[in-house]
Parts: sequence; structure tokens; C-alpha cells
Amino acid sequence: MKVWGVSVSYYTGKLEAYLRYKGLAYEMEHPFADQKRIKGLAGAIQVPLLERDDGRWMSDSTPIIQHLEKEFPERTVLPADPVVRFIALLIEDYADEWLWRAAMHYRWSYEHDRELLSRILADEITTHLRLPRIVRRYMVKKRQLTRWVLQDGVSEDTREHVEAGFFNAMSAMEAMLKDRPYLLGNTPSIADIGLMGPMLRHFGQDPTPAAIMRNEWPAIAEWVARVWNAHATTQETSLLGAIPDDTGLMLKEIAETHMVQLRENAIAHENSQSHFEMTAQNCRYKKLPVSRYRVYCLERLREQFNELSSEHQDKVKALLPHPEYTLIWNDEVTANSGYDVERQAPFNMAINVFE
Ligand SMILES: N[C@@H](CCC(=O)N[C@@H](CS)C(=O)NCC(=O)O)C(=O)O
Repeated sequence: MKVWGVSVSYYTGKLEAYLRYKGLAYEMEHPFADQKRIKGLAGAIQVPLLERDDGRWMSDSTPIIQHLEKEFPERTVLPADPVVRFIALLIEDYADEWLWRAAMHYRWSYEHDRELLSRILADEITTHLRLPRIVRRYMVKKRQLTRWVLQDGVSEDTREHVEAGFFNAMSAMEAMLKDRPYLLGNTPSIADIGLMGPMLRHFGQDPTPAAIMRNEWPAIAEWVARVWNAHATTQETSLLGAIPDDTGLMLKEIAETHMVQLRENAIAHENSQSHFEMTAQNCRYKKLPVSRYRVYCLERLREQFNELSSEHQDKVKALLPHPEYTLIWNDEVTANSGYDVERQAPFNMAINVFE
């Protein structure tokens, strides 16, 4: 397989962690020099994209992994127990869509991180531009800081809360890792793979958050290496058959952050707004861009919940008593992205998160 990706990218790291665990060989190329052609084939220029030997293109790490799980069922990352599987997918969605802001903030707000990463990215993704490297680095810094930090609600008022999101994620993971090597068992599940997006390429590698992780939460640094090396050390899938109490902190954090954002975003999308406000854990975000893609994420969570038997639905509800979770099983908020209605993902024309 060919992975069109970037060596320091969130979702490329997530997919690489998955492919390595499954033992699926790949080679990596960067899509940016060939943007026009690739956009025509995959719909959007975002990484990772997977080009298959038969000429098909796959976009979006979440449906890519869902599809590959059907194609390559050995060493599955999907828990057999439907309740555990639902919780694992919920954690994946939180890792994909909530921790993104904190990851981008640490990379682009701190000067040392910004200087290092702009140099790496300029050399990796802008070499097709006939401009001096100093100009290409400036372009990368300006674009990333503006688009992913300043325009995504990070300000003096929210900065502390954005950073607390990183700490809370690690504390919640630490509680789950006290009694076992992976979040939901003796082998990695989709919850581990999802959290590798932020924890591997951003928090685990960018200088400022990596120092915090190493010094304050070394068990998480150890977990990052363990997941990355999992193919070599684990054979048969061994995942939990029930959700243990130590998951409580994680489920509370997801309710108070990701669920609030999913809800306010869906309401704003339904009202055709371009921006919305939200309050999460007493922190007010005054201007966040509406994401059509995240409405689709809510649709998928609802679909996964609806596919459960009523007995399993009741078990999920008992695990998620926080009022924010009613968003998943209560249709009071409309989720209608109009994206991928024919359910072709990952073989569809993809959209960017803030399209
Ligand atoms: N939902 C997609 C998101 C992919 C994505 O947004 N990737 C980032 C890099 S980590 C990207 O390509 N951004 C495009 C840009 O910066 O314009 C996935 O899970 O693969």
C-alpha cells in the first residue's frame, strides 16, 4: 500500500500505528506536489490517503481502518463485546476531534515547537514551491497558527482550558493503564489507535508537550512506545469483555468536552451558521468554526449506537450517565451533514474538517 502522508501528522501517525500493529506493509509519499491530480481522485487534500495496488484511493483514517478491519480481520482492534466496542469507538472519536485543538496549539503557539515544526514541514511539503526556504517556513507558520489555533478558538481566555485538555486526557489514560498494558485489554484496540493520533506525532514528539509527557506522565510516554511496538510483542487479540470502573475519568472528560462541542456544532450547522459559541467545563469559547465533518461524526456515533441490541444500549447508557451523552440516543438535536449519504467512505470524495 502507498500511504500519502506527512511524517509529523496526527492522522498519518494514527494510521501508521494501525498498519504496523496489523503487519500491513506500506511506503510513504507526500501528496502536496501533486495536489490537483490527487484532489480529483480523493476529494480533498488531507493526510493520510491510502492508494491501493488496484488503483483505488481511500480517505479519512476512521473509515479507512473500519474497512481494513473487514479486509484483514486477523489481529483485530475492534472489541468483540458490542458495549466495549462502542466505548472504544467513542474514545477514538474524542481523540480524533477534541484533542486536535490542544495538539495544534502546542505545536504552533510555542516558539520553539513552531520553529522546529515549520522547518520539518517546509522541507517535507513545500519543496515544489519555487521559493526560498525562509519564505516557505514563514508561509507554513502563518497558515498553521492562523487556521488551526487563532481561528479555532485558542485565545488568552481559553488557553489554560485547551492545555488542561491534554493533561486530563493523560490522567484518564493513566487510570486505565494501571492494571493492563493497553486501554481496553492486553492488546491494542481502536481506542489506543485513535489516541495515537494526538499522543504520538504531536504530544509525544513536539518539544514542549513531549517534555510534559515524559516528566509528568511517563506512563503515557511508555504506552506510546508500547503501541508503536505492539506487532512485535503481541499475537492473539485479547480485549476486555466489559468496561471496568477505571474508565470513568475518561468517559466524564469526553462528556464535558467532546460531547458539548459535537452538540453545539450540530445545532449551528443545522442553523446554517459559520461559527458557534460553547461553554465546556466553565470555559467560554466565543467563536469556533462550524464543521460539517463533525456533524457526520455524530451521525456515525448515533448509527453505531442504534445498531446495538436494546440490552446493549441499556448497558451503554448505564456507563454514560452524564447528561451530555443523551445527544447520542436522543434526536432532539438534528445531525444532518449531507456528507457521504451513499456510504461510500473511505472510497468517496472526502471533505476537510473545516470545509
Ligand atoms: N478525518 C481525517 C482528517 C485528516 C486531516 O485533517 N489531516 C490533516 C493533517 S494531520 C490534514 O491533512 N490537514 C490538511 C490541511 O492542513 O490543510 C482523518 O481522520 O484522516
